[in-house]
Amino acid sequence: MMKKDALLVVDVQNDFLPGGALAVPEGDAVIEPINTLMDAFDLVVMTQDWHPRGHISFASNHDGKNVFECIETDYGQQVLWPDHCVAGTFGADFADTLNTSRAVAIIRKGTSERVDSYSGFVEADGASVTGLSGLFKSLGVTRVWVCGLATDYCVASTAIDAAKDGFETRVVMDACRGIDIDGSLQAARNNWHKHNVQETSVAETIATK
Ligand code: VGL
Ligand code: ZN
Repeated sequence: MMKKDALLVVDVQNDFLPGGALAVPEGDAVIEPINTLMDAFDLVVMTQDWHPRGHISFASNHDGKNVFECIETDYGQQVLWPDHCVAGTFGADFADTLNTSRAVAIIRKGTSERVDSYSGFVEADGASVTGLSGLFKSLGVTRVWVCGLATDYCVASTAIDAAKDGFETRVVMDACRGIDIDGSLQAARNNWHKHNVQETSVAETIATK
């Protein structure tokens, strides 16, 4: 039973913490709950936003564009972000107090210049997979708990894709923090509810697993 459950820790990286390039308000508040949560799971996987310097999502790569503006791409709308999580830099490293030793796999995403990936499963083109779904399926995972940063972007997208791939999916709300620009947090919650993603807490997860 327990071995069919996975904890998926999304993007708990320096650039998303206070002081980072794309700081999520109170982003550091997820670390302690996530470290606690890991004790309740046999299987822990982490995602890591991992972009080349020329990444399409960086406003700095688009002349005349500002951060948080949107552009049209081959795969649809793309929000432009400050340069963040550049592969191999400090900003892309996991938070130093995050207990990464429990992770059996680390899925890097957004690694190609031409396409972003909020989701840990499928890139924004809707076609390029990371292999995470195959990993979970081959391990017999049926239920996935998602936590980390940011609730309204990478957590939401990852949770929705987990549900689409047939996993029973929950977001551990108090082990997440959001960016919340222009109602993005409420929009993300409405969206994941449509895909049957449930919301839970750290305490409920520990008590019921
Ligand atoms: C994220 C924006 C850009 C996230 C990653 O981890 O939520 N957000 N890249
Ligand atoms: Zn990113």
